[in-house]
Amino acid sequence: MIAEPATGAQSLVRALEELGVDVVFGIPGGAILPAYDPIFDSQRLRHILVRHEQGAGHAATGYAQATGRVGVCMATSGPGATNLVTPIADAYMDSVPIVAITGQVPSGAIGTDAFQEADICGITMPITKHNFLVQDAAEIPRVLAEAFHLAATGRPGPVLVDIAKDALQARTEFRWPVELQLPGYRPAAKPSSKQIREAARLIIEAKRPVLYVGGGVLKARASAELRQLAELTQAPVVTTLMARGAFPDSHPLHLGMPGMHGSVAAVTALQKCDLIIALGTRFDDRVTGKLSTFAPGATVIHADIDPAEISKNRVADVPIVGDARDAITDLTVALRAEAEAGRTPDYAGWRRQCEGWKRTYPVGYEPESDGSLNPQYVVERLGRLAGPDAIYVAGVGQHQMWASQFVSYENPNTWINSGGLGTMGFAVPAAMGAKVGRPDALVWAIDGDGCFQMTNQELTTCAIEGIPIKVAVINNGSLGMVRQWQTLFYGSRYSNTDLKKDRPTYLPDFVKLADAMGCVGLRCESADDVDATIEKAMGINDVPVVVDFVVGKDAMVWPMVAAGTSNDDIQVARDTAPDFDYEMGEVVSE
Ligand SMILES: Cc1ncc(C[n+]2csc(CCOP(=O)(O)OP(=O)(O)O)c2C)c(N)n1
Repeated sequence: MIAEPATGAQSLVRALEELGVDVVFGIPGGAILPAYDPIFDSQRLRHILVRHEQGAGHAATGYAQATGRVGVCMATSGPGATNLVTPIADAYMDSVPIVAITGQVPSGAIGTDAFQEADICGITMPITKHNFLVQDAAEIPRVLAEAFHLAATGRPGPVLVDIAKDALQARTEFRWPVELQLPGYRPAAKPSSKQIREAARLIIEAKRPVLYVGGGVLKARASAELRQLAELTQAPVVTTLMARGAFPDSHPLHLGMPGMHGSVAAVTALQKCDLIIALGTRFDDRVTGKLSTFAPGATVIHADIDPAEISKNRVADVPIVGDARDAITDLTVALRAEAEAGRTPDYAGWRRQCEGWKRTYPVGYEPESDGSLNPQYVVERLGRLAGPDAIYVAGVGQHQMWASQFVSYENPNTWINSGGLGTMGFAVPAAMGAKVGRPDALVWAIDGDGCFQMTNQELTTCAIEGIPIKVAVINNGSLGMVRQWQTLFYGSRYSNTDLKKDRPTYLPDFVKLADAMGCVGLRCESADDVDATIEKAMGINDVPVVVDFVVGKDAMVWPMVAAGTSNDDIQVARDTAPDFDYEMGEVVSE
């Protein structure tokens, strides 16, 4: 039991130390300044001074996604805190455990429109799992412990702790350990054995099941258990954008990613299946397409730790509330018992059908018509040369989809992206956080030139702090994903998506920009140079590297299910639908 005299600020730093925090990303300012004084002395906490609070927030997320631990960011009141809003919303949408600590104006000034006052608890109420306003120094250790517990347990998510400046300055006693006071918070529901039995029965009776795997499986660290379940049942698997890496891409049962830019095999298997086994996933609109037409013949087993997700978008026939690892393990045990009793499913015909779709419609691309460098080729080569042990972090847009489609993910926690919020500017700071959390891993950010221009200043942070990430800028000179929609749905009227406007090609010059930020900058403009440039970048490990891959602007992401339409209307190229009847014959029936 620790009991030592301290200020509120010292108490905050001591609590972070006792909670095992090793790194905090942040920027100081008036209201949080008392906390920065003891941070200066801490031997256990590393503070990384970012260039923008948004960078601190995404770095905390990248750290959390790469390590499975809670990421921590810190900011001052008012504009410091509001700059954290986007990464907090981002972490909320993707269920990432982060704790954001903000200074608040002194308690006597709260509500007076004091200098740099913003009601950050009010602002973040709908985008945090929970938030706290602390005005009493004695509460700081307990609130911190609660914040970490809330962020990391159950369905993970962001928690904000806003601390009034006078509470940081006040004299108190630091006591540790503390007792959590979270009445009513019971996140550790065990899956009901009755529901597990019912689910096992449905799995055995099914003819055309699909394991629909979401990010919850990664959060639950259940990849090994998932593989056992998949191999036991021999049911095909699809992994959502948030679950890439939860199941090896090279596994014969893997059909790829479902959804708007998913593979034909994954999208079609879900449409035609008779049973969906949804694990840690939330039937997001980007996966279901037009909901009323999604998987019309499927019975649904839905396992999720958050009961609010079950039957939110699609009614679950068998709801299972619990951690994905528990649910998967229990299902495997139940199915083994069935097998011992002689009841095993046989999906061979269905599997053959899915394999046919996979073979006939692999994710691919056409050469650029103007002879320019194919962005897909760059991403594909990067994936090959960096390999399955590297961590890949994407921005948002076409490059993100190509990074999901053309890199083969074999291991959990090697793919980090902004799935739910779709936050441009995510990649560079999230890669920084991932590299801090996993310093031995090769970390590549795959970014768009639009995204890169939002948060590249964190490369200066990386250079100064010795965080040698690598960034592949897929530079198509435009806001490519928006341009793609303009091509397809707005008659090729490119309103405000051209980032260059006929200016000299390099504006900004990313090579010079990299150099100015203390990084090595490289440029590659032809397919012949792609491998050598990537290898050169991989040979530089003392400073961050930025590679400007100048690519064609007309490449599009395919397959595509247009927003609001049915997954049945998936296109493999412009105005080109797969011809299932011709290719495959009728779907396996009962
Ligand atoms: C903060 C933010 N603003 C706007 C958007 C809308 N948006 C989605 S993708 C995209 C274009 C991204 O361009 P770029 O980074 O160059 O990537 P590309 O699609 O060209 O690969 C935009 C503007 C967004 N997702 N996030």
